[in-house]
Amino acid sequence: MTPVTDSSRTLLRTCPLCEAVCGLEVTLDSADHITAIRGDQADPFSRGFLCPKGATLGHLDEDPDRLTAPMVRDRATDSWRAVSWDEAFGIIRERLPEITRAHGNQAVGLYLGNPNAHTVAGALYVPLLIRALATRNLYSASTADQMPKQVSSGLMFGDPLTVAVPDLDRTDYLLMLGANPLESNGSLCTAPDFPGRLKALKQRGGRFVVVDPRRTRTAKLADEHLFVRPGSDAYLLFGIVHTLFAENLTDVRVEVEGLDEVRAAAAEFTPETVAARTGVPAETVMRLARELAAAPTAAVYARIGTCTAEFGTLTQWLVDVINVLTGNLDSPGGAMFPTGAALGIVRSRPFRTGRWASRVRGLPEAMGEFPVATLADEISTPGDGQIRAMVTVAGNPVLSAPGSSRLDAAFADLEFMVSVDRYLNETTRHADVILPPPRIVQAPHYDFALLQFAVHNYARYSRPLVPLGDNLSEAEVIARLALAVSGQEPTPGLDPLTVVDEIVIAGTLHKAGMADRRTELLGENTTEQRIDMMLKLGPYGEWAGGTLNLQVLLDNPHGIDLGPLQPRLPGVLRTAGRKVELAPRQLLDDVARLRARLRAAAPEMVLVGRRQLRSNNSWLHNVAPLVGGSNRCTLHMHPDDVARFGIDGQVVVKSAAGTLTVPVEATEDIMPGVVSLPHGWGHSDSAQAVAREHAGVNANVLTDDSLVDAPSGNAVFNGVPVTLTPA
Ligand SMILES: Nc1nc2c(c(=O)[nH]1)N[C@H]1C(S)=C(S)[C@@H](COP(=O)(O)OP(=O)(O)OC[C@H]3O[C@@H](n4cnc5c(=O)[nH]c(N)nc54)[C@H](O)[C@@H]3O)O[C@H]1N2
Ligand SMILES: Nc1nc2c(c(=O)[nH]1)N[C@H]1C(S)=C(S)[C@@H](COP(=O)(O)OP(=O)(O)OC[C@H]3O[C@@H](n4cnc5c(=O)[nH]c(N)nc54)[C@H](O)[C@@H]3O)O[C@H]1N2
Ligand code: SF4
Ligand SMILES: [Mo]
Repeated sequence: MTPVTDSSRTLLRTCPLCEAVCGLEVTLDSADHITAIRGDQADPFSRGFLCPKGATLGHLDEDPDRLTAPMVRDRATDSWRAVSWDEAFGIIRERLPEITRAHGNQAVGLYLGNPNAHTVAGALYVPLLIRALATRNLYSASTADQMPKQVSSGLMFGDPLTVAVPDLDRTDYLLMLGANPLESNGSLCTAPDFPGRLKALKQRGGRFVVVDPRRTRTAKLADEHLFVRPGSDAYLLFGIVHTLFAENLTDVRVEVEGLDEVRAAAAEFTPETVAARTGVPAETVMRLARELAAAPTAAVYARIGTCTAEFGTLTQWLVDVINVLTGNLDSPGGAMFPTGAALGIVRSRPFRTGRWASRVRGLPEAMGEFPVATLADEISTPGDGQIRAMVTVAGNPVLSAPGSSRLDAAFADLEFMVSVDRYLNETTRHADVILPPPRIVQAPHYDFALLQFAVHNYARYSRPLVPLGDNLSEAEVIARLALAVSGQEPTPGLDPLTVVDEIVIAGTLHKAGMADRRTELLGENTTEQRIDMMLKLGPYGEWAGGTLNLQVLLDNPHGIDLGPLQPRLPGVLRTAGRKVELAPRQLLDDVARLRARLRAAAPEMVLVGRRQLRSNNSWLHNVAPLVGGSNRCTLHMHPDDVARFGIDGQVVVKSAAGTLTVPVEATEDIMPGVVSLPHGWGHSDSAQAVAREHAGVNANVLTDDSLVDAPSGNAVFNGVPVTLTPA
C-alpha cells in the first residue's frame, strides 16, 4: 500500500468504463492528479477486481488530447478554437432553432452513444434533451447492440427493461452464446470479475458450455466449446426447443401463454435440419437439450455475437423460451430478474414496437428510436423531414455504426452539428461545436441502468472526487444544451440544473402521493436529491417499507450488498394477461424469415467481430499503455483459409458495403470460413496522436446498413459475406 500522506488521499469511486461496475480506490496527489488506482477490496460485489482499463484511468485523465474547453470549428478553414461556455451555447442557440423553425423538429437528429449508459448525466439529464428536441429522429447505440434483447423481453414480459440475466453465482449449468466476458467483462449481465465467477461455477461442480465461431479465452475456460456458423444461433436454439418437446423434457413452472404455438413453430427445426446450417451436429443439439433439462439449475445466456445478427430478436426470444421450458426462468440458479435499488420507469401498458416508422425505409421504431442503420438514409435523402442537423452525445457512430462510410459522408453534408464528447474524433470532427464533459473524477456516479441487470442485487453511489473548478458538470452541459436548442437563454440567477431537477422532483413526488415530502430529500445538490428520491421510492427504499436512502449509500462508500436475486413473477410482468407471452405474434411471424434462409446458399467466407480486453469500442486507443501488443487491429483467419487464398501478410477484404486492406493473423482459434475483425479502429486521420499511430481500419466500412434484424431494427455486424484476395 502507498502510504496516505497529507498531500495525497485515496478515495472511492465506481469505474465508469464498462458494465462490470468495479469499485476503484483512486489515489490523488495534492494537485488532484491521479497517482494510483487499485481495485476496492471492500466492495462486496467486485471484491477488488480490476482490469487494465480501470487500472489506466489515470492515463486517460492526463491525456493531452482530451478536450478541456468547448471547441468551435471554422468551416471555411476547417480549424478549431477553444471558446468560453457562453460563446459555445450562444452559437448553438443561434443556429439550431433556426433550422427547426425552417424545417420542423424532425430536421434535427440525436445520436446517443454507449457511455450514456455509464453516466449520471446520461441517465438523468439526456431525457431532458430528448424532450427539448422533440424529434422522432432519435438514434442510439442500442440498435447496434442489445435492442433484440429488449424487444424480445418487451414482447414476452411486457417491459423492454425487464431482462432476465443468468444467476451466475448459483447456476449449475451455463450455456453461453456469442459472448466473451473474459475480454468484455460481460454485458446485460452486470458481474464484476466475470472470469472469477465462471471459475467458481466450475469449482462448485457446475458445467459451462460456450457457442462461438471463435475459440475465445472464455471458450478455453469452458468445459465445452462448440463452433457455430455465424448468424445461425436461432436455428441451434430452435433445435434445442424441438428436442425438449420431442423428448418430453419440458418442465414449465411459470404461467405462460402460447406453449402450443411454440411447439408448433419448433416442429420443423429438427436437430438434423438445423445441423447443416449451424455446423453443430444433431447429436450435440440433442445432448445440449438433455443436459439443460437434467441440470438441477441451468441458464442460457446469449449476447452481442447473437444480437448483432440477422435473426437477433428470434435468438433472444428462444433463449428465454428455453429458460422457461426447462423450468429455469425466475428460479434461483436459472435466469432471473434483478431488483435495482433506484425507482425505474413504471410502464402501465404492454410494450409494443412500430408506433411510428422511419421516413425513408419505413422501419419501425423500437423504444422510441429508429435503427442507427438508417441514420445515413435520413440525412442523405432529400424531402420533408430530412435530417439537416445532428446532436451527438458520447458516441462515435462514424466508427461504430454499420456502413459507416455512408454516415461519414452524410455528416459532412449537415448544416449544423453539436457533439458532447471528450475527444475530437472521427465523428466529432464534423461538429460545429464540441462540448466536453469534465474529468471522470469530477462526476458523481450511480449505475441507474447497469444495476438493473446485475447478477447480485447491489447499490453504490460515488460523489465527485474532485471539485469542478472551471468545468461544467456533464449534467449542466446537457441542461444548458437543452435550453440552447430550444432557443432559450438561461434565466439570470437561476441554475438551469436546479430548475429541471425541481420540475422532475415535483412531478415524481406528486405521482407517488408524496408531494409534501420535498423537504425531506437529502443531498448536496438537486442531482443528489433526485437520487435520494429514487432510492427512497425504490424497492428497498425508506418510503417503500425498506431502509435505503442516499445517506445509507454515503455511509457505505464501498457499496452495499442487497442480497441474491429473488423470484419476481408475476409481479414484474406488464403483459396484457399478466402471464409470460411465450409466443408473441410478431416473433412467430418473423419465423417465416428464418425458415426462408434455412436453405439459402451459405457464403464462402463471412466476417464477425471481436472485442479486445484493452479496448473500449472506439475510444480508448489514445491511452498509450493500452494499445499495442495483442491489442491490434488484425483479421483473424484460419491457417487453412490463409493457405487456400494464398495470403501473405495483408489481405483485401471486400463486402457489399466496402473494401479494406488489413494485416492477417492466422489462428486455429477461428472456424474455417470465418474471419474476425475488431470494431472501433480506423484512426488514420485522428487528431489523437497515440490513436493515429495505432490507427487500424474501421470494420464498419464492411458492414452493410441495408440489412437489419427485422423486429428490432438492430444492425447486423456478424455473418457479413466477404471475399478475400491477397494484397
Ligand atoms: N462492427 C461492429 N460495430 C459495432 C459493434 C460490434 O460488435 N461490431 N458493437 C456495437 C456496440 S455493442 C456499441 S455499444 C457501439 C458503441 O459505439 P458508440 O455508441 O459510438 O460508442 P463508443 O464507440 O464507445 O464511443 C464513445 C464516445 O463517447 C465519448 N465519451 C467517453 N466518455 C464520455 C463521457 O463521459 N461523456 C461524453 N459526453 N462522452 C464520452 C468518447 O470520446 C467517444 O467519442 O458500437 C457498436 N458497433
Ligand atoms: N474490453 C472491452 N470490453 C467491452 C467492450 C469493448 O469494446 N472492449 N465493449 C462493451 C460493450 S459496448 C458491449 S455491448 C459488451 C459486449 O460483450 P460481449 O457480448 O461479451 O462481446 P464480445 O466480447 O464481442 O463477444 C462476442 C462474441 O460473439 C462471437 N460471435 C460472433 N458472431 C457470432 C454468432 O453468429 N454466433 C455466436 N454464437 N457467436 C458469435 C464473437 O466471436 C465473440 O467472441 O462488451 C463491453 N465490454
Ligand atoms: S472490468 Fe470494466 S468496470 Fe471493471 S475495471 Fe475494467 S473497465 Fe472498469
Ligand atoms: Mo455495446
